[in-house]
Amino acid sequence: MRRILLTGAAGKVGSLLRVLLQPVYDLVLTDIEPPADLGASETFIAADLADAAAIERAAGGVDGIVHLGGQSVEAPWETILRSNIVGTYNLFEAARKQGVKRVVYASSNHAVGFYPRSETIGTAVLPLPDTRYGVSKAFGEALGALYAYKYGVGVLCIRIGNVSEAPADERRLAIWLKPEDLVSLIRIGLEREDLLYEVVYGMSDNARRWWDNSRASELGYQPEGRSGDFASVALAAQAGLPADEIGDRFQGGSFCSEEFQGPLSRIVPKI
Ligand code: 15L
Repeated sequence: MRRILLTGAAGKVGSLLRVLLQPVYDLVLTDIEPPADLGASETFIAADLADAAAIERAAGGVDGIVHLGGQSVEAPWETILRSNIVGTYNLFEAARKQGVKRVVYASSNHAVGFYPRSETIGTAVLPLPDTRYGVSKAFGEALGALYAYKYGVGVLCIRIGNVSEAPADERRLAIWLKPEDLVSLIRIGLEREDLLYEVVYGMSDNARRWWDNSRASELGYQPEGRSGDFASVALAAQAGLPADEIGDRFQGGSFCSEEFQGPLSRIVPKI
């Protein structure tokens, strides 16, 4: 694994990752606009995920793909459809046609956001998306399984919690993912032998948690970040936030309360 295509390279997580991945891989970057700080050793190819031919050209000659690109929060259906449904399909098709060995797919906790915080879930649970965005991430995971089992592309789906330098609030204490830990997971996805199709949670070694990430441990993941080191600051920030009757009960937080209609009693008996 030498030459890696990173989609969504100009985004927040893409920018954090470029710095950490550069010493390890030759990076081909795609996005709609180039990152402002493009380095001399980085190759940038402007490519819209909805443009199948452009994505296939970008995938030519790479050993692996880290697919971060697309819409990263809730949006109107037309946006999700173009970026995350059509775009992810184009990406996996490009990988298949170009003989790319591995795809690391940036899924999201919002594929399972309607699980209550009172429950600890593993990666084998049914999807319970909290948004159209979450539905698109469940779709991407399913597409990854198809391309792994049918076409032999090795796929790791990482249900990412929240990637940042420090957890911002109480919810993020459970789902925080230190950027260096995301790199460890990506390297497992790109390099671990005999990997066909796996789903793991993108979380650090957080004491507060609602995900069973034992599959990641079995694959060799040893996170270094501990959200508890930031607990007092995150809880102080939480104290300044308004209560969210719906979001505070569910793992997806405000993604669950956004556009929520009808009585909460519809779901409350389940939690
Ligand atoms: C995500 O999937 C988003 O991409 C990110 O912006 C955060 O909102 C994160 O989830 C989260 O749940 O905090």
